[in-house]
Amino acid sequence: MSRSKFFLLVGTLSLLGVARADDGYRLWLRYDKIADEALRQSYAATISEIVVPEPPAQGPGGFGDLGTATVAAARDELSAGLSGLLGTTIPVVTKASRNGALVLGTPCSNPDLLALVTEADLRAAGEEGYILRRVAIGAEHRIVLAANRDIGLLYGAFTLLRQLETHQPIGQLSIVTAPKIQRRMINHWDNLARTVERGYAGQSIWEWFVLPDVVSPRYRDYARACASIGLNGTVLTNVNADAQLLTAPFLQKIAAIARVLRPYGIRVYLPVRWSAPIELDQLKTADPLDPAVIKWWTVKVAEIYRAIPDFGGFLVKANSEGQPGPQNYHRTHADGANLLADAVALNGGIVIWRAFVYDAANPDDRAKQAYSEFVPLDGKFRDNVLVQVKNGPIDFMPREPFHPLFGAMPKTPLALEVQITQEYLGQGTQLAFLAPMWKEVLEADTHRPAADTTVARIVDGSADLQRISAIAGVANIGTDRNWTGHPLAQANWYAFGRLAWDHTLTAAQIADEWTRQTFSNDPRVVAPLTSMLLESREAVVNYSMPLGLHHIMATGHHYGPGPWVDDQKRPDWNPVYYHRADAKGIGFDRTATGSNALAQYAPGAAKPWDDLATCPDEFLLWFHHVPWDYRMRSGKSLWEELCLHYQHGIDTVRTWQKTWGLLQNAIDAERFAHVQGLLIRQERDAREWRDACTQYFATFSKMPLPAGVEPPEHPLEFYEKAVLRYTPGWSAGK
Ligand code: GCW
Repeated sequence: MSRSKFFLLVGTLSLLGVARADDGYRLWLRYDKIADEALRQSYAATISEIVVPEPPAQGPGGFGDLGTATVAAARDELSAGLSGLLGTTIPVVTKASRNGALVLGTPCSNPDLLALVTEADLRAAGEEGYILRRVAIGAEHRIVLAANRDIGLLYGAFTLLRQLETHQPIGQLSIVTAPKIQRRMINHWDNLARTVERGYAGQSIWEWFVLPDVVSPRYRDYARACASIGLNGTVLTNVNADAQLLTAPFLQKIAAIARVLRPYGIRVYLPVRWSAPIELDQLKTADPLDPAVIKWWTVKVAEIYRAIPDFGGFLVKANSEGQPGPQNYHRTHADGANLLADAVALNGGIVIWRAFVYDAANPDDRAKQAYSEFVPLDGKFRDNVLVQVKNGPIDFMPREPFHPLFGAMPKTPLALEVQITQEYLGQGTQLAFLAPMWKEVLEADTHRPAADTTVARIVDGSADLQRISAIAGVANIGTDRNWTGHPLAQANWYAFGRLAWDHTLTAAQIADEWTRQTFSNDPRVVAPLTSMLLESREAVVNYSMPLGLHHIMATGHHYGPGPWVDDQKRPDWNPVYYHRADAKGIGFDRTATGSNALAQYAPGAAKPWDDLATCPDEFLLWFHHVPWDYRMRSGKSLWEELCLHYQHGIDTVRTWQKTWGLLQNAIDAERFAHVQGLLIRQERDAREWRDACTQYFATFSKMPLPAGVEPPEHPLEFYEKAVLRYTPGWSAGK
């Protein structure tokens, strides 16, 4: 940007005046009065009142079928939202009385509505979707919000409010939508002591000690936020599970939370500690085929359903990272999953069994282990079991190829698990908008020999006509006033929900929506902030683990660089296991000359990765051990490219510091200062990554830093000796 343009921009922004203080608690549901008078008037002329018909006294199905609490939630949200945005009270009435009435209803609660929508619309809306449409009636018009079930009305209410909050025209409003994935779930890794494993935003929001007597108002706001983006399930606590969760007192506490979430369409699921029957009731075994164990779970499940009638089911981490599981009894994952599946089936529950397994005793490439254990079990699970697979075969790294299991279990519904919390992407202090990363995996083509088998189509069930489908995001929220620690990390919670509903949305669309709702519709805010968001994941990859490097972070807390670490008790916990740097080069050979993990992918997917000449730069060191002087597409050597990627990542963060500085007068002072401080930290952290990694890898390459890369601030030993203490989300979690 030229100097004169720069000053013009600064000048214009300061004219806008300092925006209202905002602590971020309201997330993207702010409903502040729309400043643009003309726009506000046009909305007010289109929506004059909210019509919620009286429920019929009785009758089959009643008012929808989720009960009136959901309709009340939709009504209250619309009333608060529209009144706030339009700056005037929008009345709630039971019969349309004027032009521009916003009419809510389901076919059984409001048969008149049927004249305004078609059967085809209702079919397309399905169980959870809705129809939102402006309908002309003579010289007048109505805004129709129709759904088959009450929950659709709530989702539609949030969408209408989003249209206004993002300043979209509603004159031609015509939306018919249904979620592509059935179970859209948040997975909390919250412990009962309220620490959060890999959580960087304070404590767990669940106040176990005082539940069920004290029910925090925050639970409702959590439910509103989740419902506003279409999430419909939550696993309340850590997959490294505590058996206590299944005791009677805890079930009462859980039931109290479930009561708050229910009207918002959110079902509660629980993690399972496999040894619970032994730990809680002194059974001699937890063998899934043992009759006493089967009985124990059957009785326990009945107790759970008495407390929580719409309980969703179980999430299980078994025989993984020290957790017990059916393999302790020489049984398979399928034996374990099927036992629980039978126990919950009667009540319509499901079992989600995690595929995140790797075995210390198995010397094979860790990237291959989940596939080896699970593929033989394809077709052996009950109908109400899903296998939940992380996006990539290692562990939520900044960039991984898609998990080979997605292309290899056609007879099993596979759920996609992503991490909303940024364990490996800067945790609570760095900006990394993750929608581009999730889109990358969703759009990846598994090349299974069938038409159109992208990960998205496997996960949404359409590729194999699965009966159930699910997606899960590991939560990034906690008791911090703004929920997510980093104010811009709210965008990741938002993006996860939006993609879970519709994985065809683009990252740019989501960034745009979120920015408009959470900060401002001013183009001078929207354009720079969305570009920061959209660049951020790649910047983090560049300054931490570029060109396919992975798992080279510090041990334990996983914050910052640790490529030199080789003292962990398991080989595959050591960064040196993954980067394999030596005098010749760097990278993990996963071709036939190495671990041959490539063989786990269909030929169409594996072929381009297999050949060094066609392998995209971003996966180069994931699949190949590459000589330091290898000529890259750019004409530069691998060593030069590696160093330049680190530098480039830092340079990008520096441009954000400038961009953000320009927003000072366009957004509120509180969030401005918070993000400004975090960007200072992010730039410093990025330099640390560069200086530590380039100097460490130089001990193998023996090459100097190329032109364009700044000299390191400290010698290598400084970084190797640095100990980071009191990091959030880790030691505290134990
Ligand atoms: O990414 C790793 C984390 C563990 C986590 C594990 C898992 C809940 O470092 O903290 O445990 O994955 O997904 O089970």
